[in-house]
Amino acid sequence: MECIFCKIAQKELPTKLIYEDNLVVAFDDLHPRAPIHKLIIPRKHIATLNDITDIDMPLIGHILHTAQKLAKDCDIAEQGYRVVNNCNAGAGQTVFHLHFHLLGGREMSWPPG
Ligand code: DGP
Repeated sequence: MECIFCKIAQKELPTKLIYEDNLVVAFDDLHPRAPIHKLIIPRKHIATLNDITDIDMPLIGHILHTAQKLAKDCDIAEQGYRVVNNCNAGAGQTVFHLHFHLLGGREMSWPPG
């Protein structure tokens, strides 16, 4: 399957992983929108948030727990950070392998555009 994020997770591309375990990997976004902009993805190929099922519930919890850990590691936990999933093209999803953006290091406005 031609999925860029599967290739990153399988280390078929030279993207530096900032975190990895048996379920997820994390790396810096190619086009950062904030001083801290990480992507957290499951190793399992899931196209969008619409495609998760009951068996993926522990995985989703693990992704959010990883976001919390990375926020602490990046020293943005106390200041505040945002975890974002864009689901489908209308919300801005461009890579169809489930991923969560971890953004921080600057003030965030609300609502997002
Ligand atoms: P989204 O718009 O929610 O689908 O976000 C996809 C993000 O993925 C976007 O912010 C740019 C990032 N991205 C796309 N291709 C690559 C890549 O090859 N390497 C890295 N590090 N990030 C990528």
